[in-house]
Amino acid sequence: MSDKLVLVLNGPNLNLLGKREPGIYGSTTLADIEASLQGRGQELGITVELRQSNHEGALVDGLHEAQERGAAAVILNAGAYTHTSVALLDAIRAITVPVIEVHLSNPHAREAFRHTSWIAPAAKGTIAGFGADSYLLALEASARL
Ligand code: CA2
Repeated sequence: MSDKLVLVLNGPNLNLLGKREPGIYGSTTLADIEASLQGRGQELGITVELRQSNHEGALVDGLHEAQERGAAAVILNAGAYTHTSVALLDAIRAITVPVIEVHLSNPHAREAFRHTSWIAPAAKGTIAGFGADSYLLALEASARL
């Protein structure tokens, strides 16, 4: 039997992870996160593909692609689009693939404008505040779906 597929979609500025503002977002890079997800994915029988885009529409395309490819789950860190994007909310609602919202930081412990997630109502669940481990916890959750 072939592996399950999990797409990991990352939004704006997350390409800078580990390279800027380590005090807030840590020193782990997105490439480090990808490697650890793929390692754990092998143990779980999950193929992990990670993408990053600074463009909202590319994230919408990624959600559609997950549906077309029959992905088992999407792990989505929409970055600042979390707090603004009706397009991502609509895209999550338009697919049947479960979407797990992740955040490195705990947005509820930060500025008030980060306390609202436009995508949370459509997500299967949210994991936030565990740094790079938020992604690994989301992969464990997707293995159990
Ligand atoms: O905590 C998270 O994962 C966030 O999704 C990160 C977003 C922020 O807008 C959300 O409220 C919470 C920001 C990502 C910016 O990433 C950077 C990484 C390194 C240096 C600068 C920005």
